[in-house]
Amino acid sequence: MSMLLDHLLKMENHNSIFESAVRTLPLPVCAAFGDAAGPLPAAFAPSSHILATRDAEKVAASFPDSVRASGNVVLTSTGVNRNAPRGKRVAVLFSGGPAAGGHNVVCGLKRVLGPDNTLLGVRPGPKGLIKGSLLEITDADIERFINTGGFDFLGTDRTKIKTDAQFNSVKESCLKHKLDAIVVIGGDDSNTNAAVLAEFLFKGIKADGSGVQVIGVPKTIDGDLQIGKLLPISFGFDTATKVYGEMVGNVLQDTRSSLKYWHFIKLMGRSASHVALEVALQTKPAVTLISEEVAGEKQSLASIVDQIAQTVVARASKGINHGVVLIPEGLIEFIPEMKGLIAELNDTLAHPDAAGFAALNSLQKAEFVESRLTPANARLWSSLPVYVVRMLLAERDSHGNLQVSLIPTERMLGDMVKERVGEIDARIPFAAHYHFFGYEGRCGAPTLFDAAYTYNLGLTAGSLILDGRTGYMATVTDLGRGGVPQAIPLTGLLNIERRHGKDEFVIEKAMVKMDSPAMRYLVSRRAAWAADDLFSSPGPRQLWGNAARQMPISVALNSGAESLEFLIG
Ligand code: FBP
Repeated sequence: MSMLLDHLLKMENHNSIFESAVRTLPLPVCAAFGDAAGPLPAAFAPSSHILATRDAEKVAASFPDSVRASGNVVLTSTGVNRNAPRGKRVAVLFSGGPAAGGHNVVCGLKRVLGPDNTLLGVRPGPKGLIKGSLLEITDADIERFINTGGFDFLGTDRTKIKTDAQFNSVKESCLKHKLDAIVVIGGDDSNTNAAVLAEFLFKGIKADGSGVQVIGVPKTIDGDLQIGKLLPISFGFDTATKVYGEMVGNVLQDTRSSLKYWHFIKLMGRSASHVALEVALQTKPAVTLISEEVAGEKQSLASIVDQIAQTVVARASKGINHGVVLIPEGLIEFIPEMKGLIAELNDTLAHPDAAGFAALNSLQKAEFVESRLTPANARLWSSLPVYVVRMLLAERDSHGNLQVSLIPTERMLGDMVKERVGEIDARIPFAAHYHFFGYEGRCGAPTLFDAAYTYNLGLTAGSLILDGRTGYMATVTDLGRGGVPQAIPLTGLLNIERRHGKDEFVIEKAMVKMDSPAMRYLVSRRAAWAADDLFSSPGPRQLWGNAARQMPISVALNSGAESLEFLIG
């Protein structure tokens, strides 16, 4: 066999030249862990920061052990923990959608737990915990998965642990595998679940009456798990937005090269528009829709369409017949009239009359719904393209959410803009392409920011376990100044929200705020970006060299940073 063929065979199964090189990328560690060569666990002490939500009293009544233990006080690292216990058995799981850097959380955990403790991986996600499906994680696994993207080492799922039977199964899994702690890597819903689990497992689980610790780690590409300076961003956001930024930048280059297309690009981010905002700041397209602004200004579908059409017309008057429109994935639920329709639709589908609904064909389903809607909603329903109706009728996820990633909002808007432009001036050329950049951004190799951040989040989570803590979310603050491991009491984040007809404890999603520095910057520049081609192309993400050390622009703006450069370690 030739050397080349031999090399090609060796590159199979995650051994591309890139994947092999990236495994050797050195990762900095915060000073609290000693040094990168042999990171040591950090110790924690209460800070002066106490969290209080509007439902704090009700939370204290429902989570008595957790609240009594933490007092909802944020913990901060105090340096290396020289008295860390040995012999702990810790399980780690991914929950919800994948996000780049998850493997490095596991690697950080393994490193900080060291050879004196055991790390087990749960396969896959909460479902694996209920089933008791765990495997021991070895040093060889860490060498293989470090700095690689995705959650494929363990897999993930979206099961919400909610029934008594599920909680009891989790307890059995803890006993079967002699667990002392569980680390849940997830978003707002998963960390809410971690808070509930922490209370349930607080005491009386093991034969000696002790409990099982639970620590959360903040993950989601959506960027909607943010808690001011305590949690400037969840992991995965930087990688996803840099992947999308590169793709949108390339499309923008194409528009000014081929001079004839408008591109309607929907960007992932289930509810909040942080991803769209960040990608807009990176690339400066002609139009960026921000769902929170649409809701705040109570914009109708027709007014959104008209706003885009007017930009198309204004650019055409200067001979610019191309451009890019960025659309946040969750937009449809933020347009007030659509929100009203979706709410009524959800009630209709949950109604007992709907029992035989699943057996109907698509047309019958649409007619069934239309016959039960109020007249205004029925009118809106019948005006929607069939491909939107079909997706609005699709199954909800296990948290009861509409699967917005399946709704082709980009096509719907493009079709409607085409019609509106024709009404304004039929001579204007308008040709559109449609894209959804979503899954492409979740699992790529982490950026240097996400790789370093997640490794340190893993070190923090493991340190909290060795420090005997439970019911906290690991965080690393001061990302422009070396990084400080801290712990946020999960009960200090909980509020009550009415979801699917009943009150539930939730960690509220952090939405884009209209008065945030990042949003204000977009508002100050967008008219200029609409009028002329001022776009820039951020290019492929870098892991080595000067361009590698950038944090997200929105995070830098919102945290008052002086530059885009992050500094961990
Ligand atoms: P998480 O909040 O669980 O990280 O998931 C985010 C997300 O990637 C959304 O942006 C998207 O709407 C959704 O997951 C898609 O979910 P699925 O993987 O179930 O299709």
